[in-house]
Amino acid sequence: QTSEAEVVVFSVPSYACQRRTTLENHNAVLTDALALLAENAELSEEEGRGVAFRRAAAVLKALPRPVTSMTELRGLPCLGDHSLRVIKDILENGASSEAESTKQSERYKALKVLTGIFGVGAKTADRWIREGILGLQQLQESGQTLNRAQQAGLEHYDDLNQPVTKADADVISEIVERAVVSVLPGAQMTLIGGFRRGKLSGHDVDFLITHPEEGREVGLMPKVVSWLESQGFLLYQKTTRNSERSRSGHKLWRAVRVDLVVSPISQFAFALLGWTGSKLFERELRRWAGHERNMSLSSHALYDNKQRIYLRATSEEEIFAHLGLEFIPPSERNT
Ligand code: 8DG
Ligand code: MN
Ligand code: MN
Repeated sequence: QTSEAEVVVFSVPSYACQRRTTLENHNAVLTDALALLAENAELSEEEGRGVAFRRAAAVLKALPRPVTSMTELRGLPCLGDHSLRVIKDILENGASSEAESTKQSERYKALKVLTGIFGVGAKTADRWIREGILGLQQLQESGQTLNRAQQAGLEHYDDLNQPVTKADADVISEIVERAVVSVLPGAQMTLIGGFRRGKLSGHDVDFLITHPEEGREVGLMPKVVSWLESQGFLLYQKTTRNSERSRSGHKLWRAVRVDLVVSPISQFAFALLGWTGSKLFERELRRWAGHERNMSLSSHALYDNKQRIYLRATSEEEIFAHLGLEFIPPSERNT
């Protein structure tokens, strides 16, 4: 008697930078739970655990269809015991009890609210929670000294926690572009971060600025910032400034976080690759470079530790080639 079985297994390379991950996620229920546990670990300053959950979620995001049974996960990389338990719970019971109880916990809720204030990180939030501060009102009543970033963050809490849409990003792009060309004609601006990866919303808007002539970009950042300030666009940079409100009480402007990066043209490709994200994709690129190629990658350069030379590149494609990786376009770096 013969027996036959056809087994379909997923095959996924182990580094996220070897995979194409679009915004289409067939396993959102699983990855949402893992992302929540990752976030909770990060907010509790357990970075290692956070990365483990993020890597597990990234593997599931790369699968071409929904996972329906644990056997389909056999042989997949980056799925540790803890992540597998979470996945099993969801497949069997429809939800992860650990993710659900974390989401409901007073500590997680307080960490979320407090770190939602621009300028407040996990350490500060943890200290406040230990002092019994669990929310914004308690914070305001506590008389805690806030630095200027945190004051601005608290004042514009709702605005800054409202997702930035692509439409918002387009408006901001025009303003920043005007600033850049006004202070340095010929300068070039590129949208980076999540919007370059094709995301439709984000927590901020990221721009990379350069000039085709090496050195012309020197001193550009303070000039751009001053221009934005003089035009009344700047709410906060390291010092708080005026906000603009319309007379009717409706807000004319909403506060939006903007990250500006200036790079000399010789480093442009590295800055572009390093600031396009996702954060996990960047981390995996650097891990690949170090562990698999004995190279050091940053958003400034790529160094070959064996040959002891810097490897030049004028495009992202060249950097992937130096690293021995297939080129992954921005829209497929949504890991
Ligand atoms: P989102 O804003 O849409 O929510 O997501 P995102 O655009 O992907 O994330 P981000 O927090 O705005 O970060 C964009 C990229 O910038 C991300 O890949 C990581 C990178 N990045 C920082 N901070 C720093 C830094 O200090 N140095 C370098 N080299 N890169 C950084 O976020
Ligand atoms: Mn961003
Ligand atoms: Mn950013």
